Amino acid sequence: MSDQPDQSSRYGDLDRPPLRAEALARALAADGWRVEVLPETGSTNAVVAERARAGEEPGLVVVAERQTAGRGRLDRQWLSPPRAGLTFSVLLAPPPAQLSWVPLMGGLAVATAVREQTGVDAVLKWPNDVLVGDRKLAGLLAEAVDGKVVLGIGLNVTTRREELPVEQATSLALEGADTTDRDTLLRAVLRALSFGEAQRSAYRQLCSTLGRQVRVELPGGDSVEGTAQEVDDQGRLVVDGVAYAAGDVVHLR
Ligand code: BT5
Repeated sequence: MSDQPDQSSRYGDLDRPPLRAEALARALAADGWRVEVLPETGSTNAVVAERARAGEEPGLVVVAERQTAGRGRLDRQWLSPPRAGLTFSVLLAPPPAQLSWVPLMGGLAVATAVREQTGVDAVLKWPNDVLVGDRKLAGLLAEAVDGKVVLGIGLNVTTRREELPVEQATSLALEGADTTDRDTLLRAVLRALSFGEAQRSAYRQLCSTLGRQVRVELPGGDSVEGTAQEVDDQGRLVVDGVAYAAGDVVHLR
């Protein structure tokens, strides 16, 4: 046994303090959110979906300090070390006409909160990635459950380069953010989350996909290339006159 304290884990704790669960829950209750912080879970989207199926009302927010089976879209994974980021899911019940906008509005809320709180110039890649330049800062996953929507958000906060799973990724700390306080960020994201014409127009303003040459990789495996012209009233991306409701976009130039 060594007498020396373990400097690496000490550093980690200072760098990555736990969320202040009670203070968060109290502060956010005023806005109608019911916040629960779990030390560890598989996927917060799975937890909230399960609760939704059991009759939970909209407004539930489940945050995990550590996710062991974080999910992306399709069969992809979301990987983040404990307390290095925010990984959470919210249960929403938007009007049916707004359903297709949910993931886009989630991205907008993250980008808005990041810009306000940290000074980092976050932008959006259609449909729902939050980027700094061309590096991914946050990912969103919306899943419909019994007429409600589970919106999952993963945001890299203090993640170090070598901890990021892919080259084209970044964190607030790596981008020189003014703050990496996760309590502040979580509150700001939830405050910024809303649905309306002003938000749809803000989305289009911050969407760096528009005007670009893109490749859209479609769910079936096909792909198309062209100019991303607009995000239409249903939140679809219009490329050379054709609207796409889902797909992975690659910014070509
Ligand atoms: C997403 O999927 O970006 C949606 C991620 C949603 C994660 C949240 S965390 C809370 C909630 N609970 C869950 O289980 N999920 C949600 P997609 O667009 O498919 O992108 C996934 C891809 O992003 C992966 O295949 C990697 O290439 C990359 N990736 C994984 N972890 C990343 C990270 N920490 N930072 C940047 N990129 C990452």
